Amino acid sequence: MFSRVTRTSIVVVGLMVLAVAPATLFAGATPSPGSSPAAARSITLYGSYQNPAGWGWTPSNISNSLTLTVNKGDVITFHLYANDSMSHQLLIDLDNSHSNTTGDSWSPMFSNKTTAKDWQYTASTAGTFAFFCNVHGYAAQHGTLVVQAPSGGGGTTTDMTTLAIGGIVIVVAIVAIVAAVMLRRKRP
Ligand SMILES: [Cu+2]
Repeated sequence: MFSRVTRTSIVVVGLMVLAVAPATLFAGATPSPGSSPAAARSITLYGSYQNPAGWGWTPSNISNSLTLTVNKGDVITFHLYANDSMSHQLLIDLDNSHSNTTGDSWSPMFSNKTTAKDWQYTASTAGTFAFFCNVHGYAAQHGTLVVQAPSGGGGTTTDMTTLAIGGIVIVVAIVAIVAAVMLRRKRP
């Protein structure tokens, strides 16, 4: 049905689209400026080693089951108090290893019950992470930090990558169908 020239141009266009698709994927991996504005967030935390042990927003809700929820990109200023006047250090356990390992972030030491030690942390990775006291360890003092990824229409890195991969899958499928049709027509 197609002339030889038409077939050749279909193949050429198909190959060109395939060559351009990975570039689109790469472009999609670059966050577009201003797509997810970082919010400034203030979180007060009281650390305590025992009676009670753990972390709390106030001296009266200290436990080892506190969950903090923020959004990806939020710049958090932690206001850190030591409810028992002992030295503590807040560690965000980005690999959930429950120990201080490469890539984790931690605050300066703090030991004052009435004057906060401020520490800024940018929640740049979405996910659920443990946090714990770097002085007294995970078992003694821990909690959970949930960093939520933006939901839908945010033009985030993940969304763009997913779209690009979807586009490539569709292009490959179209090229495969065209090729199959052409191969079938070649044989009498
Ligand atoms: Cu501690």
